[in-house]
Amino acid sequence: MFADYKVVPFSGLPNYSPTEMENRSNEFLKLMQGRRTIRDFSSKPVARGIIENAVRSAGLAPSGANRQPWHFVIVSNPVLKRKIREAAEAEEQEFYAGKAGEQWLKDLSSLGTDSNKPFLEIAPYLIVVFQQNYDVDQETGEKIKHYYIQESVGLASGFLITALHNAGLGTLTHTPSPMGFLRDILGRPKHEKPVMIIVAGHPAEDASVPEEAMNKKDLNVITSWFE
Ligand code: IYR
Repeated sequence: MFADYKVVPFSGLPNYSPTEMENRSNEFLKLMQGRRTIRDFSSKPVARGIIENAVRSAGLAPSGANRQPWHFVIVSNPVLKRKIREAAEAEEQEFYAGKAGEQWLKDLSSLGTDSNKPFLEIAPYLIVVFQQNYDVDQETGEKIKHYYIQESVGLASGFLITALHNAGLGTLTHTPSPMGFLRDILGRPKHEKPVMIIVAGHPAEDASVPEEAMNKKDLNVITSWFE
């Protein structure tokens, strides 16, 4: 294959034995089975380095043409957190008062969510995920095209919550709707679109989770195999 780029030898994956591979896959499954969406957070501080590493992990996600069409705004500043809470709650009040429509509200009823979002102030970190619809060359001002933007940002966000969970932190993927206010409050450029807020911190001591949300579809429901 003609390659118009420099290559380096692949240093290889660790050479696990079949048993080691199976054990590792079991351990990872167990780790992920323990992930729950947390809605009641503690204000207990979290070391910045843990957040830095989780975002570094997110930044390793594959992306269309390796354009890495994401930007993460990390907010621990209490004044900004309050601003975000106030703006999000204003949107959510309309959403829950009817804008969402009857069916959507019915579908959410088992989650017990409402327009109050105290976690936006209480949790130590809000990671606001932005997708970059394109980039701008710093020197020439020219547009740089991005590809598979939503897919890439979805992958990076998955890496992010997995890394945070692995570090022992609770997360919530929060999607105030609409969320354009985040771009204004956080001063991001117009070619960036906020996609979600990943709330990260320790769960509150009395945090609870809905039993129903444990019901994950079975392997045989989510797969089809041709063997
Ligand atoms: N944005 C709202 C509503 C909401 C929507 C979905 I879909 C959820 O899975 C959970 C909540 C809120 O954050 O409350």
